[in-house]
Amino acid sequence: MSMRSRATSPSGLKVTPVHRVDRSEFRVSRMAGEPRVVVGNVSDWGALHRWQPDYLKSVIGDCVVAVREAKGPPRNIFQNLAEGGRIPFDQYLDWVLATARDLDQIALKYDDPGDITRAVCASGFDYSYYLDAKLGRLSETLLDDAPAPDWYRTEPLDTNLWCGVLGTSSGLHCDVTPNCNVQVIGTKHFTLFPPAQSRLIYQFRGGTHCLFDPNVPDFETFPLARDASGWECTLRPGESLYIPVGWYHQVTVTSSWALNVNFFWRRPFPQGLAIPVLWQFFLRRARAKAVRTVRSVL
Ligand SMILES: O=C(O)CCC(=O)C(=O)O
Repeated sequence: MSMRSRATSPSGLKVTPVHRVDRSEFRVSRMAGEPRVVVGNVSDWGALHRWQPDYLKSVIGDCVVAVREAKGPPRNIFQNLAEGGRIPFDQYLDWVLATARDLDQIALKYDDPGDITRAVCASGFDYSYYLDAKLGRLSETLLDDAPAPDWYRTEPLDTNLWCGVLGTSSGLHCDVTPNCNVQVIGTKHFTLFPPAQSRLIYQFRGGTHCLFDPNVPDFETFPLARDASGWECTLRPGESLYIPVGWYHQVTVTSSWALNVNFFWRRPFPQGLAIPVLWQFFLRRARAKAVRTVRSVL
């Protein structure tokens, strides 16, 4: 049995560091296993030295992208969702770079995602934005710069690019497929919880997101979260994080801006079959299909 030091984060949450392993030691286990930071996994990626703002602008240019919009400062996007919109990529990147300059002092002062969230919230924003886009739709060249790790025999179902400013977070959620996140620019902090803790972190009934926000834990409103035990890590450029199917994760930008790529693969049998959220997902999908079928014959 491996020994881990369990600590308490500055915000009072129980957390333990995610194990870090070299790529030569890492294999995805047949049963989903546990999260791992994998080091040296993408050392041959062109993305790591080529993806600077000028290069990204020259390759993607004014291709129109959909951005998520949050009311107020960059923080838990899911819990503060506004209308969203479409914008040429080069204009979005200019907003990111200008905002990053404004947030630079906060980024230099704090590492903890809770401290960052509080400082960013005090800095005055009407709206903020977050980009997640299918990498192949932006550019085939970028796909070649960021080849998927060879962890599975099949090609990834999706390869996504994420780009945002300090404090931005996707909100605590899980995915129903195995996931690998690779950091390219800046740093991102991950807080993770195993599938069995869904009740303690107040997963939405019938959804994959949670009400509890580990960056600003509200133990009065969500008392069961006091018993949750999370895992955490900060991902730096060139590092990859394996997130097994069904593991909850909250991802937060902890540098003035950041850019990462994530891959989703088809779920190999029998991964995830013991996780209730997966069966809820199957049920929702079957219901939606039944509704479509009934509508089409009416
Ligand atoms: O990088 C992020 O902000 C979110 C990534 C994510 O949610 C995921 O990989 O499922």
